[in-house]
Amino acid sequence: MREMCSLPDPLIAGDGTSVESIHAWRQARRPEILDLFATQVYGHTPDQQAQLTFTVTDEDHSALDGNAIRKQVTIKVAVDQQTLEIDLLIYLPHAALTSPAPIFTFLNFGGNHTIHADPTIKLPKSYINPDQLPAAVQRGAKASRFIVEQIVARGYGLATIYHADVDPDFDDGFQNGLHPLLDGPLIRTRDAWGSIGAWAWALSRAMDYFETDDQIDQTRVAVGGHSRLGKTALWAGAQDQRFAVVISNNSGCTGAAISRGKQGETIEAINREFPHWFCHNYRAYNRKEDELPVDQHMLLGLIAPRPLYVCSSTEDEWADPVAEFNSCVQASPVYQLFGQVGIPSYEMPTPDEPLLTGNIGYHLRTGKHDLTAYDWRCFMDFADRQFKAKA
Ligand code: GTR
Repeated sequence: MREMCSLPDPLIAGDGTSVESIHAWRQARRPEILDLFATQVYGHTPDQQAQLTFTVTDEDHSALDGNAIRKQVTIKVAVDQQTLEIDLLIYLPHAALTSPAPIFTFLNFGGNHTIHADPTIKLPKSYINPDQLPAAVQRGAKASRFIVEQIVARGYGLATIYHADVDPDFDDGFQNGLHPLLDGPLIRTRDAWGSIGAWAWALSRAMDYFETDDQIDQTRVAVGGHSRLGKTALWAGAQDQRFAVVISNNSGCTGAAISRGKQGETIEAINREFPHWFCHNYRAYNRKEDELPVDQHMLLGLIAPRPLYVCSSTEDEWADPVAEFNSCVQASPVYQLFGQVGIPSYEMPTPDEPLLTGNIGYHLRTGKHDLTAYDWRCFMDFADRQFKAKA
């Protein structure tokens, strides 16, 4: 049993008052916590408005051997004279033609063409990491992470964006991707957003598109992601309450896992390795986790009362499954304020026995840091319950 550290309480406001109503949570404490995460961890999403245009460049109703609808949408982002194009790939079940489909929205690591061997998927025009082996960016190279046929067969859509279309994942002083368009003044402040903030922004732009597409049910949009993109999905879901379900897969440090007492990756390690993911202020907490005014269970709390699903895997010690599960436990009081269950058991479950009955779902999968067909089946089982409860 790991000794629990003392944690900031999501339901005690900065001025020491206790949060006892949904009203007080919504009006005061939730905005306060959101602002702390923006100022100290992920950076503030700029107010700068961009002009968005959505162009459907491809729509095929007999994709995947006749089993799905495929759409490719170019999201053009324009600010003054600068523009950026982001490719959104969507698969939908045919049922969407008569009744709008619920959809999972995930960023991907290698390019949209890596999620399925479908030869029609556009190749990325944006940056490809030269460290990637050519095989890792071939068509369908990451198909095991997206089981598109099974998702569509269960009545869900899948939407994905290559994260480097939004911001290439390396430390270049924010010269490329979305940052030059939205960052404004040349001198970056210590609370300016990093790559995770920019990726999360793009998930919300996908949501903006869904609102224009009557084959997609905008009230049943799940946002999720694996690893650094799981951290991103949590931050997107915390900020944008249009996402009805939020999924974190193996998101670990500065994702689902509580930082105080964390094993494996620490704040210091992540800031050293990935200085471009967070805001500059976050570095002040290297080896000083106790001084953070928040911890990651409060990020999970920001998703309440919307359903949240967290997944860990047994061999992913770097992410720290115990710290990820404890975070679900510690976020539960926020769900309880809404009269909900939160996580249904405070005992870490046996591997491969998902907790699906609460408003926070969780499983510990046997195996490595990865996103697998098993994980997807659990996400869909959880979403089935949540969306049915809402219907
Ligand atoms: C690791 C990083 C983790 C996790 C992972 C990933 O190197 O330390 O925080 O995000 O990358 O995104 O695959």
